[in-house]
Amino acid sequence: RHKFWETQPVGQFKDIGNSALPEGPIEPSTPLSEVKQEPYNLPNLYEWVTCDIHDEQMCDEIYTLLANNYVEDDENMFRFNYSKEFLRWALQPPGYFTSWHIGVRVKTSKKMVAFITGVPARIRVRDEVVSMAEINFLCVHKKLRTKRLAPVMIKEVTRRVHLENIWQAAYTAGVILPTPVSTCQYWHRSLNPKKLIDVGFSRLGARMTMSRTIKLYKLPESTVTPGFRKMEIHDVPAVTRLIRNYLSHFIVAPDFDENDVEHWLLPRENVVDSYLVESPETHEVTDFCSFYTLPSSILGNPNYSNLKAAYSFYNVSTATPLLQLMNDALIVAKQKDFDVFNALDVMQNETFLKELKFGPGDGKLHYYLYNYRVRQALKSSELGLVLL
Ligand code: NHW
Ligand code: EN5
Repeated sequence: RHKFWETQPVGQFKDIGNSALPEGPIEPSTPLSEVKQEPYNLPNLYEWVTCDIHDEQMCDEIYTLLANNYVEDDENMFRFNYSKEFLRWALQPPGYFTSWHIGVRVKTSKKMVAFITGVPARIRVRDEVVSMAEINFLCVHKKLRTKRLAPVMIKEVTRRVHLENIWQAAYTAGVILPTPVSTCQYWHRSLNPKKLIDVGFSRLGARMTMSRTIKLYKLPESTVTPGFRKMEIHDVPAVTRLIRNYLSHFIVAPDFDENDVEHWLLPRENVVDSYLVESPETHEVTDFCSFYTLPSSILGNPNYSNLKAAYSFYNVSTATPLLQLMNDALIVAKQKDFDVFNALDVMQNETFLKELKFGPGDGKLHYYLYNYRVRQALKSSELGLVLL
């Protein structure tokens, strides 16, 4: 059934429940000299291109490919619309490799028709910190689908990851593949219910009027937690300590150092927002919350073309109740004119989702590891990892 995935070092469906299989790498790493030195063959009309994301024109081409061909919901009403600034951020964390930003062009026209990326990350699985690639932005142009181009893209990124002596990867997808480490539910908190209903993102509940719905989702004008403020560069050491300690409680989580925190969590306009609570008495940083900006194009609506969505990223509470912290995150998202605040049921998110009026979406997100077996699928609350 999975002609490609059956050949790959990933957990297979037939092995589910087989507790005799050991946790850890599925196949051993090989000497670098045994890694294939030349790129995989593409169908003759196409050529590989390594994408220099600093190049404004290259960035434009990637943006356009994704804006027109990347992930849609199951009814093709919305399509992710990652901004160029977001793509630059997502693709250039500390230690990134340009060789892992891989495009495919039509030889004659030079049109970009496919893309896949990796970025390096240290991911802890139980007690082991493993060097991995995080794979994202796999995209094949709509007109070139089902021609088995995706397996070639995946093999090529795997080869280039191996050339850096890295043998594991993490990725998420909305589709079921062999085999999820965990499966999460998307939840949505309406901030602009009228627009969400008008564009078909949500529906008016039974026995609900528009004005009752607007009232239901109303939020205070300003945040309530004393000492709640935007994260700044000098907060990096304190935030790193807070996050490292928090993430140590989950089975799968990134092993962030100060450089990672500076890259992934320092606020960037229209890309990532981070807030913290600095105790007015002790000036200690006790709590942290963050979200990233990922709009979606609204397909075929006469009145609106863009949905402004915030996605919950990493949140840590030690002194402020998580519920109150996340309510403040909703308030700032509303101030910044987001239409919806999305979250997965990872980490401790289940403790605030229902109370803060998030509702379950129609989408699920499956988490995967490449060449690393976990004995049993994890609960979503055992995941401490959010991919973009
Ligand atoms: S998930 C988002 C993926 N992108 C989209 O959904 C965009 C819209 N769709 C498309 O562009 C986030 C195409 O439909 C794609 C498939 C390109 C998805 N992951 O070329 P064929 C990520 O980016 C398998 C993995 O004919 P297509 C994560 C499928 O099961 N595999 O299909 C990416 C089948 O294999 P099978 C996927 O529709 C992680 C084969 O592809 C997949 O024209 C990548 C069919 O290929 C998906 N999302 O193109 C893996 N969707 O065995 C990284 C389909 O079942 C692994 N397939 O026959 C690690 C690598 C690094 C290792 C380092 C040590
Ligand atoms: C890799 N980084 O399906 C990502 N989104 O629920 C790739 N649904 O927005 C994997 N269908 O439920 C991506 N509204 C997998 C996700 C692909 C995108 C996707 C879902 C997640 C989504 C919305 C719109 C549905 C439109 C019709 C949805 C209901 C919201 C409602 C608000 C009020 C309270 C109840 C819920």
